[in-house]
Amino acid sequence: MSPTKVIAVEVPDIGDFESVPIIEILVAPGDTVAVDDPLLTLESDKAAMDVPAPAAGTVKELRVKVGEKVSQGTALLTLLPAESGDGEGAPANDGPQTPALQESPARSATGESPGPVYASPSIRRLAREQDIDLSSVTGSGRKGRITADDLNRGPAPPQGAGPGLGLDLPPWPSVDFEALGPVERVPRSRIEKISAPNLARNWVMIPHVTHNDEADVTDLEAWRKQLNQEHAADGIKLTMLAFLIAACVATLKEHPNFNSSLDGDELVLKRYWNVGFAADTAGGLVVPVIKNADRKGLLQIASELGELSGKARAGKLAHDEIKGGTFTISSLGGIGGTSFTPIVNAPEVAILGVTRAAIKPVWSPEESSFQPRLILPLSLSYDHRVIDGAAAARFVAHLARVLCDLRRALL
Ligand code: CAO
Repeated sequence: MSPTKVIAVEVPDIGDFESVPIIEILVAPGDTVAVDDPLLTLESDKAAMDVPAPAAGTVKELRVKVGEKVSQGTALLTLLPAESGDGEGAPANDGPQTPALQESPARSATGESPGPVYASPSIRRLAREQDIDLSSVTGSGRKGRITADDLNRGPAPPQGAGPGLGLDLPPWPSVDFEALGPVERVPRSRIEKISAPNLARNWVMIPHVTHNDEADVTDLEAWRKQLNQEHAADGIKLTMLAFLIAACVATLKEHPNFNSSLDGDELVLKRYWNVGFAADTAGGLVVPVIKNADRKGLLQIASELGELSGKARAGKLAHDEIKGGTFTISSLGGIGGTSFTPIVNAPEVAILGVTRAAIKPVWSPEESSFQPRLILPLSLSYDHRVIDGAAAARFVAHLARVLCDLRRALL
C-alpha cells in the first residue's frame, strides 16, 4: 500500500486575468470536502469565480489569505484525498491540481455587510436579484453556508410560528420517476431558477383575483395597419402591445391605485409610469420595462419594445432594464388564448393579461344588426388587499374604452 499523497491545489486557468484577489476562503484546515465543493472565491473586475475541490478529501494547509492576489498556478491549499475503497489513498494524478473554475455571475457592489451570513458571491447575487434578505435564510451547507436550494426554500419561519403563520404543508411528493419509465433530466435555466421562487412567493402571498373583459379594437387595428404602412420605411413595427402600453398608462393615470405598491400600512402611489412586458425567451420568462412610458409617443414605445425584446431574446438585458416597473402587461395575443390568470409581479399590485383578438358578432343598436367587430380579451389580475372588484371592473372598462377610441387617451 503506497502512502497517501497530498494534492496541491493551484489557481486554474482564469483567462486573461492576472493578480486576481481572493475575496472569500470557504474552508479551513481539517474541513472535509466533496469533489467540486467550492474552496475559495476569486474576483476579477468582470466576474466572481469559485475554485472547486478537484477531489474529495480533507483540507490540510491553507497557503493563501483573503485579499491576497493570485494568478494561474499560484498554490492555494493542500488537500489530503479521501481514502479510496481499495486502500490506495491518492488518485492517479497526484501532484498539483488545477480544477476547472466554476464561474459565478459578476458581483455588483452593494456594500453588503459581511455579518454572520455565510454565502458565496453567486448566492449573494441570486439573493439580491430575488430581493431575499440572506440573514433571514437558514443555510444547510457546510458551516451553515447558504446554498441555492436554501434560497429557493425562502426565509425560515419565525421562531414560535404556530398554525396560521407557517404554511405547514406536507412534503413535496417524492417519486422515483426513473423506476416508472425512461426520463430525461434537463437543467433549469438561470432565469427559470430565479423566476420560479418569485412566482411562487407572489402566488402564495398575494390574494389574486382576475377580472375578464373585452375591448372592441376594430378601429385601433385599422389605424395600426395604416400607421405600419406609413412607417414601413422606418423599420419600426407598431405592435398591438405598443398601443396597449399607451392605453394602460392613460388608464393608470385615472386609477392611481393600480400604479401603486403596498408598504406596511401605507400605499405608495407612484407618479411615474414604468410599464413592464412579459417576454418569452429561450432561457425563460423575463420582464423588460419601458421607463417613463407616459412621456413617450407610440413610435418611441414601439421602437423600445423592439429593442428590449431583441435584447431579451439574446439574453442581453441589463439589470436596470428589468427593474423599476410599476405595472406589467403579459401579452399572449400573438399565440392564442381567450383568457388566463397572470400572476401579479410584486411589488406591483396589478398585471394585465392579453389574449388573441378575434372577429365576433356585436349587436349594433344603430344598425339594428350584428356587426363583425375585432374583440380583444383582457384579463386583469390584481392584489385584492389593495384593489376591490368594483375598482378592477372600472379600470378594465376604462381601458376598453380607451382601446376602442385612443383619442380618449388624450383627455
Ligand atoms: N390578438 C391577435 N393577434 C395578435 C395579438 C392579439 N392580442 N397580439 C399580437 N398579435 C399578432 C400580431 O399582429 C402579429 O401578427 P403579424 O405578424 O401578422 O403582424 C403577431 O401576433 C406577433 O406579434 P408580435 O410578437 O410581433 O408582437 P407582440 O407585441 O404581440 O409580442 C412579445 C411581443 C415580446 C410580448 C412576445 O414576443 C412575447 O414574448 N409574448 C409572450 C409573453 C408571455 O410569455 N406571457 C406570459 C407570461 S405569464 O404571465
